[in-house]
Amino acid sequence: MNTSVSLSYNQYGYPAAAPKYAALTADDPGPFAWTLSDVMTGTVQASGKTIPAFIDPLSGSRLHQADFSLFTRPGTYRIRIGEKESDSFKIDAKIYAALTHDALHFFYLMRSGIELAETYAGKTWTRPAGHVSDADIRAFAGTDAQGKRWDSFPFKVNGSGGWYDAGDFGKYVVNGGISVWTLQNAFERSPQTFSDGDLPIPENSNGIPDILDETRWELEFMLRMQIPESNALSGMVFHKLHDRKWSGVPATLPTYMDNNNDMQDGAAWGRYVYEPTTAATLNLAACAAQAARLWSPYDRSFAERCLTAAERAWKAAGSHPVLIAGNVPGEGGGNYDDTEIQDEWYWAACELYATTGKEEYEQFIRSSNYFVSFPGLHNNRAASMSWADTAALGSITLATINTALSASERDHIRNQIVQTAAHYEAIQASSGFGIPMDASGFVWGSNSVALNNAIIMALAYDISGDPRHLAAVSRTMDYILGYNGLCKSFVSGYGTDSLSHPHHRVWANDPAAGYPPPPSGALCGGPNAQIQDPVAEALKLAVQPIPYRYVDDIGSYATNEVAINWNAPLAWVASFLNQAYRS
Ligand code: 9MR
Ligand code: CA
Repeated sequence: MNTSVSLSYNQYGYPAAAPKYAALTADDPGPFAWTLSDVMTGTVQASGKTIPAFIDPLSGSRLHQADFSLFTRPGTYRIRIGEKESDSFKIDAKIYAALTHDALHFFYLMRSGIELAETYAGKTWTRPAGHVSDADIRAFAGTDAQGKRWDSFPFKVNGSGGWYDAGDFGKYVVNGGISVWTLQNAFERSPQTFSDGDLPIPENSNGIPDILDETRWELEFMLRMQIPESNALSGMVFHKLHDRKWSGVPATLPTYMDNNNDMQDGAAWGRYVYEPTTAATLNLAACAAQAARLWSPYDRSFAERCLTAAERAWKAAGSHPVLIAGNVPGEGGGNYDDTEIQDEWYWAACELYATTGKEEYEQFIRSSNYFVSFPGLHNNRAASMSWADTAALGSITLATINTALSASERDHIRNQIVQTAAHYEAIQASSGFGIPMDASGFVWGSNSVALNNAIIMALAYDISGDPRHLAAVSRTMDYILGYNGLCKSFVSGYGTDSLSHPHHRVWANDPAAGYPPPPSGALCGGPNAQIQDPVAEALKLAVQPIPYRYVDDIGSYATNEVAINWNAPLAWVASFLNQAYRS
């Protein structure tokens, strides 16, 4: 039980037409009087009494909530409940326009292999091109920390470009996959909301929507990771590329930001690609097939290149169906080891089918249990999707775009999406802080669990038009932006007490030493029930209730890192809310 008195609210603000809650956490039985006042004039605009106190099941905290949903006038306000007054926040129909922009711009700032120019990055985040030498590197060969022998490949790889994964400089195809898919899906869901010139990126006047330019940056990297013709394992995709040893935090030379080493065997340092896997290969198949659809009106030859690569990947995966990622090489990068890849197979088949209509893919889909059962409803997990669980991505595609599936088959998936959303919304309603996941959702990257569930609720709104789903998405964003027990906005630059010290090798927020703060619009992983880093350990976060196991500290990589697969759903949901509430 948390006995201190604190005030939780969306520190950035609320869409004018959205539900609006603030909560005082206090042991006092209440109720408390609340007032909403205009910051400019100081005058009270609305007032009332808190609704009956509610014990939040996950934290044991007693919440006294002010419901000011009916107040819709745009402006800048403060809310007071009892003796606690908030900082200022906004009410505005277009409140999520800026967040949509910043959450997408994050990806440019994570680009590898290209100079971040002042015009696009802003003075604070300019830097020279990172890891240019990735253009000519070897596959790791030698014996890893687990004693597994890794064989060499008789060629070098151009692994340049792409996005850095997170606070580290690794580039991982499996995590690039769900990130690219999520952004491409935001575009495919609503192409009219994105255009050329949206973002400060070098490609912002080429006639192509900037969100596609940005995803192409990563896709081109994923395409380069595919093993060329006339090699053993041709068509398969290297799982990842990263340093042999973790670089310093903040980054120090020589790994900041190049670390080439031509050694082939037993290397102790340098950057390498690591063995191809079936999962990485299927990630490329899925994303490149999806890209082929989206790119055909803009760049036919790129679209064709994507489709060719996707079909090659699919075939190669068929020839090598059980190349499973191991714990490799034990240091210097994450594993992204996924041993259950039936979901990747299904996802790839769905995307290839949606793009080509070919019978082979259709048969595969029809033989899969995922076609019948939408994950999230049936898999007993906290979320429908994650980097390791990708079946829902395929079903979302089948549910939302026109294919040769029958209307009843499509409706079957659509109905399950709506039911899954209702399931998350029931959990949300039982949570004092509007969190659409139960305790099992508080994993490493829990904020992405909440936001991926918000994507399901948003799709339910698209499908059914029921405003309860829209409200549920908005309340999830409130949780992310400060309506939580920690009174913390998990997005940098959004809210008075927002993410400031992410686990990131460049955004170490030490300007005197040359490390900029995080740019606005970066999302941290969030509370993690498991104690998986030394800072969380030292702070004894395990004694806290689960939703409080978080610290805004650069060393807490298991609660406070940023990552492409977490910012992608943030951008998706912000863009959805921006569109849905814009009036
Ligand atoms: O997001 C990943 C999480 O699901 C895993 O539990 C965790 C430990 O393996 O790794 C996370 O991914 C990290 C990756 O391994 C390396 N780059 C940073 C990623 C985010 O922390
Ligand atoms: Ca999987």
